[in-house]
Amino acid sequence: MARTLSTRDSTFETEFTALLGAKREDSPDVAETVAKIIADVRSRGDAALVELTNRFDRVSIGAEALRVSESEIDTEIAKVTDEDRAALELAAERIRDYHARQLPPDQSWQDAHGATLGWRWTAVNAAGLYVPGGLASYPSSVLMNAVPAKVAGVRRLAVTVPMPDGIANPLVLLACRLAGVDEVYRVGGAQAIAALAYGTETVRPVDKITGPGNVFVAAAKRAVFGQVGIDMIAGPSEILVISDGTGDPDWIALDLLSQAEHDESAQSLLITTDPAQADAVRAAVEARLETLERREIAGKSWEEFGAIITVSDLDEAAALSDRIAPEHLELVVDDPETLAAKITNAGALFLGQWTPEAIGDYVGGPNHVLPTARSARFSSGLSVMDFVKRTTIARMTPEALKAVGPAAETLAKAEGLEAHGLSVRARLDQLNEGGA
Ligand code: HSO
Ligand code: ZN
Repeated sequence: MARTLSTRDSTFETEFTALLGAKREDSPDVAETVAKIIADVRSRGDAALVELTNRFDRVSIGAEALRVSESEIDTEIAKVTDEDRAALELAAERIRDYHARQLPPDQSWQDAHGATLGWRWTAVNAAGLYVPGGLASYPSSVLMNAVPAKVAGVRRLAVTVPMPDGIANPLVLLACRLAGVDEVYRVGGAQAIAALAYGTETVRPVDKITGPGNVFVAAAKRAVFGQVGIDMIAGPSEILVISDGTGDPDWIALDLLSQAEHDESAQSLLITTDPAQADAVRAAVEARLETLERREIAGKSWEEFGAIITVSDLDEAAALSDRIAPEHLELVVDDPETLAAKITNAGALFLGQWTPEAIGDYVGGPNHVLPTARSARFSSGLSVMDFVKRTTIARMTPEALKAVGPAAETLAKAEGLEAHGLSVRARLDQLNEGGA
């Protein structure tokens, strides 16, 4: 049974701190294994990729089959039902519309001395997206990573996805197609990350790698960081629901379970001002757990990491929520806007009873790749901004250089950097000679 906490109890602070600090992830040290795989792919290229892929995915392919051909993608996509295709298309369109608004504008202006200053944004040239194989191979996550990359203007987007026993996931391939992915490789694990980062004969290297993966993939991403950019390393998923007692207990229970069913280490929390609702939600969770397909996983998550916290008012709820900094935050209250204004640390907000988190997972529009493990205190979900970089621009005029150059010269002297100072002085001297 999930824990129960109440801010009225004298033990609350201790229990709440324990809840915040609960270690939900075992991270076995795989750094050494991963380093070996990366070194192998770097030195032997395709040969290593083929060998590792055949071993881990129980296939026997040659280098020519590392890349999934367009005709193979066509064949797989043809297996998708019309209903699934229409749903995925709707999702892709809504995610694209949402992310198109994130494109940041370039800026340029003239300062008081006539210098032109500003910056401009350009897309990362090539990006790699890791897609897990097996159970957590989510087409929705392909869209959430690939669409922002393409909206940003990434020219070359390569996907790596393991196909254990040679079996492809048609919906994942359809998601690649809908998002405009340019290349797909049937490679997984640390070897896929190594190939994307360093390149092989078949896989050209990329500049940035995003996407979720197991501990090996996460360790490999950490290891290649610097050679390429990476997105965040995501931990197990979380949801916090805040309610003022108005929400339907069964709906709230299902929202909590929708996160719990992801992972035994997922965390689902409810903060409510109404003790009777706390009991009703608890009962509803237990009832739903009897029949839920993924009751094993969801049940473990709920039992070990779930909690229901009763508070005296919504201000108290907002303060606790900001300490939790949840990945997903549902405000199932009468006036969600007023409460939302008090929240500063949350990856994604879901306002009102008609907005289950699952909408955000699939078709809302916002990204579902979000900061976990309290990192919403300082970071944000995946966006177009992850696939662009900013180049600053400055253009001095003679007048502007005369106005600000002497200060640069002074600072250069203070730092003992003679050439710096002289590079400014040489120009100022010429301007003074010319009587300009
Ligand atoms: N809730 C997950 C994303 C997901 N849900 C994918 C369903 N498919 C983490 O935000
Ligand atoms: Zn989900």
